[in-house]
Amino acid sequence: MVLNVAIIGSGFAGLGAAIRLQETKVDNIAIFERASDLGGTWRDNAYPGCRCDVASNLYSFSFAPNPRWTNTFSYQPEIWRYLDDVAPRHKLRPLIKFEHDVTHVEFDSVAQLWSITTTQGLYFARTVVLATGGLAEPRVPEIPGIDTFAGPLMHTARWDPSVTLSDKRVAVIGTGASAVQTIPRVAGQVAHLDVFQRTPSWILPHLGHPVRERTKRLFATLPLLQRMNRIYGYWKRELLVLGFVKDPSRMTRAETIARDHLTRQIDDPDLRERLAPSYRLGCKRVLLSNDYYPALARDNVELVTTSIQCVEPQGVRTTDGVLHECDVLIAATGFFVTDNPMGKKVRGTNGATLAEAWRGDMSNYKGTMFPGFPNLFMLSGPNTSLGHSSIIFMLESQLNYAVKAIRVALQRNARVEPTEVAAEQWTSALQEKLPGTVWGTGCASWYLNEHGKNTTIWPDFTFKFRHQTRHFEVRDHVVSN
Ligand code: N01
Repeated sequence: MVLNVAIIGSGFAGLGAAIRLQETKVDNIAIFERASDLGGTWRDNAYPGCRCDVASNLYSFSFAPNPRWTNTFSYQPEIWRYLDDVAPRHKLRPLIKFEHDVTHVEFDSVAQLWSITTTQGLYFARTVVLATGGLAEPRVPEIPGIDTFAGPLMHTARWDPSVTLSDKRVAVIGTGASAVQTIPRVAGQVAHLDVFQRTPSWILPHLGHPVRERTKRLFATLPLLQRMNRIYGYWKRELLVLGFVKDPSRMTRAETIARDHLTRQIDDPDLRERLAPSYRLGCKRVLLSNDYYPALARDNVELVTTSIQCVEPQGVRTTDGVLHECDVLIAATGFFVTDNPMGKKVRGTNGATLAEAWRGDMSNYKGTMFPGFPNLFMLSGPNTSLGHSSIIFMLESQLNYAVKAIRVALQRNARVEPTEVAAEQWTSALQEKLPGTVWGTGCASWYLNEHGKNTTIWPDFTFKFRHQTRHFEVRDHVVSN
């Protein structure tokens, strides 16, 4: 049987796509999921302390508010449960083909169909929604000797709860978002913890707190109140665009708050100096934590800022010749973002793979479609990620456009793809804007591809993206049979 829509991935993006398609009466949908449960990045990132750094009232579907969030910024188990709760309410579980790892997605120009090769067989679909996300493939760094390490080595996104940390010597490589969340949880239980920092992060106080029972009851009985809370949170974050995008020098105020936070929490002047970032706040992802600095100040924790030379069976050797012995090695080293391996698996009509688009070598249309990839829609595509607000807002915007385009393709039994001109205009307009933003102020970050080009971030107010994705603009597309 030929599917109308094959959705790849069952995280926020994949589930959101299925819900929106069903609402518009598109049927014959399947969701391919490589794991045995749904949830995407919120299933996989189960390291201790994993938490969302965007408020839950905003980091949730607009059409599925959750009055029961127990914290204003939820922890991973609750976000995963939220998705697990949304799926049956929209009858999505029967659509999901679990343990179907997609190995190839290729357009057959004769049959005008996408073929989807999975580990459990071959499928065909008229349209494809790629909902695998930017933070799906953990990056274990290619440090010489890392595969010779004698003890357990785990990436934060592949946390193994059976690995005992109690009373062990543990090393964490990386000091990004995942690291600052898990280090405070790990530090208290281990004998010794070495934290290997390459670049210090800007860290602001975390304002998250438990939600009172009274508030939960109010949100449940008066949904409008929760909606107003969401709208308030949304606009407060949109104001941040003034600093992130329009005038990065405005970030100095936030830098002062972050420096005060560091000074308040770290007494040792040497440690404080090594934790002070020297780039503009916002250039790399801004982190929120109240317990990371205190964890680093513990007697059993050492911040190592000398570069790593190699990993040996007994531990991590730094370039000063010191071997930092450890029993367990944790890589909090991020993901393949601009070089997401999924990109190599998707091949369009001209033989090119999506990897070229991710690398920034191919133009895209609204971060969602690509010339030469008819009827293929990528959620969380190029330049749709955010440094200041909720990615769910961007996903829902992409879906406004994608669902309309999918309906055109299905109703007219047509191939729909953006024109080269429209894609080029969209891509070059964004690329012209990006160097003037905070992300172009000269730091290394996962937002940039190997050529230093930012192919990740949306450099504007999110309401502009919402506006630009509200319609299917026929003139920007080639619709052919
Ligand atoms: O990964 P990262 P992450 N040797 O790429 C270091 C989202 N997220 O998993 O800065 C030594 O930010 C690297 O050093 P440097 C969020 O969007 C969201 O922490 O490159 N160090 C850096 O310190 C986030 O931004 C939440 O110099 C090496 C760290 O590893 C994204 O996920 C929670 C190294 C990687 O930091 C990724 O966060 C958690 C090497 N060879 C995550 N290679 C929410 O709350 C890398 N590093 C929503």
